[in-house]
Amino acid sequence: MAREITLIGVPMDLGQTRRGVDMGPSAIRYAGVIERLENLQYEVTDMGDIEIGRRDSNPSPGHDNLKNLQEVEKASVELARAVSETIKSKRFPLVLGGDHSIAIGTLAGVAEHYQNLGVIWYDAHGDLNTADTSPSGNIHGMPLAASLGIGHEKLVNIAGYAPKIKPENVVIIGARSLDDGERELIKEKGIKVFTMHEIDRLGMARVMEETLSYLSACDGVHLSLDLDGLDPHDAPGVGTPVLGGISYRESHLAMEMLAESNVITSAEFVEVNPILDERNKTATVAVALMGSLFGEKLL
Ligand code: EXY
Ligand code: MN
Ligand code: MN
Ligand code: MN
Repeated sequence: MAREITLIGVPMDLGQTRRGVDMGPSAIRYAGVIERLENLQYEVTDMGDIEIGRRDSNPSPGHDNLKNLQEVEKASVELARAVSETIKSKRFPLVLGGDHSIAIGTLAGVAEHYQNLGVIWYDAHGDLNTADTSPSGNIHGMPLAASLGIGHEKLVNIAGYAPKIKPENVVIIGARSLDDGERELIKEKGIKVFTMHEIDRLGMARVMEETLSYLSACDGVHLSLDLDGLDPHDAPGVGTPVLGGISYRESHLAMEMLAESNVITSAEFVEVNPILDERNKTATVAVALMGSLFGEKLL
């Protein structure tokens, strides 16, 4: 893992309908991300926030089930550029969201640097919808599909190439809410999923061992961590909470095992919504998990 980290804030809230998730990057900064990483002897540069367009009255001309398509596309292009430049300068991109639609841009910027990129998708949801299968039209439910090359061509072709990743290089951890179309896609593409059932049954240690061995042929691994993967008791400040999630302790263990294995080459933490939160708890949890991911140890 690079010892130099670039923070990229993405105050995106157009991938869903609840207000406040655009304040996620500020909440994470306020929770002390820079100090936390500097204490671990990283050199940290905060490049500030990507510009996000306005939520307008005609959110998607001609695309009823893809809300704010143009603005999401525009921000994704900007984010892809920032992430790609960061990797070119041999720095670790740490992207702060913002709703999960930002993963489309993050992965567009990351994947051009790898032949065989792995992705760990830590989430209550599959994020595998398209306009045809989505119950909501919210693009934050679509970024994994788009990165696999499935969905609207504007989302699929960010940065001018597709697909970004291969289905056999994806591991979803924490799933407990999937739509019918997402289930079909998981079966059709053979995507590896550790649902809450497997986490309960095998324990997080074994889930992470299996994840790491499953991705062992990858030349880089991106962590896309949606805070709603955690149980809402531990991470209440999210727009689409689902009961029965991964605990704070299990999540720490997962991050510690990723740190020990030294495979993570880029990461994003998304869906932190301080308006829905309890005294910035969710951003604080996100920063604590980043501490573990970047090698914090008690002794
Ligand atoms: N599957 C639902 C939809 O597509 O609308 C909910 C998606 C929530 C996505 C969150 C961020 O991970
Ligand atoms: Mn998500
Ligand atoms: Mn989610
Ligand atoms: Mn549990």
